[in-house]
Amino acid sequence: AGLYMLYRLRQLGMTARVYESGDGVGGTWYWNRYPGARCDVESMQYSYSFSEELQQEWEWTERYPKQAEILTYINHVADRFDLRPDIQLETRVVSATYDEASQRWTVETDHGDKVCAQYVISAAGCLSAARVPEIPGLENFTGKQYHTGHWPHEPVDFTGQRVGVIGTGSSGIQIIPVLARQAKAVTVFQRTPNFSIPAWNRPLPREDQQVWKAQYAENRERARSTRSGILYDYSQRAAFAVDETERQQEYERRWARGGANFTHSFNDIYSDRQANDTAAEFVRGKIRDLVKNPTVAALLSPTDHAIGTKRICVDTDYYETFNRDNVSLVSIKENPISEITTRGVRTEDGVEHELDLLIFATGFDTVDGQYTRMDLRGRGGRTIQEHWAEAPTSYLGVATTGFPNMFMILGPNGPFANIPPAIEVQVDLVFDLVKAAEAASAPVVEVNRETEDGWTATCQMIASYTLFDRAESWIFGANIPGKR
Ligand code: NA7
Repeated sequence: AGLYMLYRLRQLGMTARVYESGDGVGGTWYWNRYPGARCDVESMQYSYSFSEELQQEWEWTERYPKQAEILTYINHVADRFDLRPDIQLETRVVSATYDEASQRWTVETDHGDKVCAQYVISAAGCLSAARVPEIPGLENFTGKQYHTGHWPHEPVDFTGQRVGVIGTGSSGIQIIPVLARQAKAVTVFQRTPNFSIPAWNRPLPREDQQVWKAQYAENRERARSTRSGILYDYSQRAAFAVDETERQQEYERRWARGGANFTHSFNDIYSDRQANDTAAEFVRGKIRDLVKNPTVAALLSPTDHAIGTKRICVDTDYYETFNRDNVSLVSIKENPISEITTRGVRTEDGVEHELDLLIFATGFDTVDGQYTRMDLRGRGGRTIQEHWAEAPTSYLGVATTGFPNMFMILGPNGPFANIPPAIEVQVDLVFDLVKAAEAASAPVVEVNRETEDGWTATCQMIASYTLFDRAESWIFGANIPGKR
């Protein structure tokens, strides 16, 4: 988001400075470098579309891109468009304060720099404030601890190690099979099981890429008009418009193709619980087929939420991994973690699970966490925490009242969709706003309260047509106690 925003601001002839806390560009794909990290959107669709030359020339190697490949791609973009001179690495923004008299922002960094800016744009992501839950005794553990979202740059050797993983979202589901192949023992601490669809990842032949590239611009345009920003095979049929046999055949066909396309098997999976149950039960049946131990299969089978309403996972060998002798599953829903000890994790049944290494795949303080950890102050010195005390809101995900000339890329109530096109849409909107303001010599761009409230109501209305708001999901901040 930061790279493309910079690219666009230069087109306006503006000077811009990008601050980045990491020592390299890439954001999500810089930080989330845990073994097995991979995008669950296909390579050909998970990329920038703003440059025809870029999208024609770049070659992807696999159906789903690895973290390292995406990071290489992002670095290529930074070089190709000569973006680096305006990016200051290893610099975290600690505060941004709006001064009403001068109509300027003062941005302060952790190096003590203070800069004055007319516009402040946050491209700090929506899943960037990695979160380790508060578990008693965390500091006592004498083994190594890692969070998937803050993975070290040096390789971590799991050989001969007893590894514990807390969390079974997308990150947990990706790392667990890789660990299981290397470690002596893997203990998975699962609070809520998730639905996962096989990726069936494979090399992406050049010829297949050529087919896509022959009509790249047109495909991108079509993708942009879909609900997820991805060209899936969106069914136009309702689940009960076909009989049981045909429904099962459709699920089988989609399962065999792999990926999140599965939840578009019928057009009411996201809106009708009974329709959704047919898809969910199909996946639970697959889990029962794949996992030999019926008790483990039952624990891995989600029943608390409708399929797709917590971010669906896409995996390689996830369920099969639980057939291995060196992998065990501890359901911490029934048997919660009571404390972390010096030697491992103790659960309420009194068992101490001894570990050499503990991995937190526990996700992020989403939606507003990346804003609230900065000291952002708008009109009248009001902090973003005060402003969002009831709930984080925005207009279209880019602006919030009382914070003039501050824009967010993928802010609260912004697009929940394929991230690269979502970023491009949001950056283009900010570009248009800034351009219009400059053309009109308007000192300030600010959304008014009524407009923002209207957008909030629209989002709530749309959500109420779906099953999404009934799930305890990070999408609504439900992964953090007391946040939802
Ligand atoms: P997620 O999807 O937020 O998953 C976090 C996992 O960690 C999830 O299984 C949580 O269980 C679990 N968790 C969180 N806090 C705790 C505590 N306190 N105790 C036990 N377990 C806990 O994060 P990911 O990094 O996997 O993926 C984020 C997104 O990145 C993903 O959706 C894709 O869009 C890409 P819970 O379900 O809350 O019970």
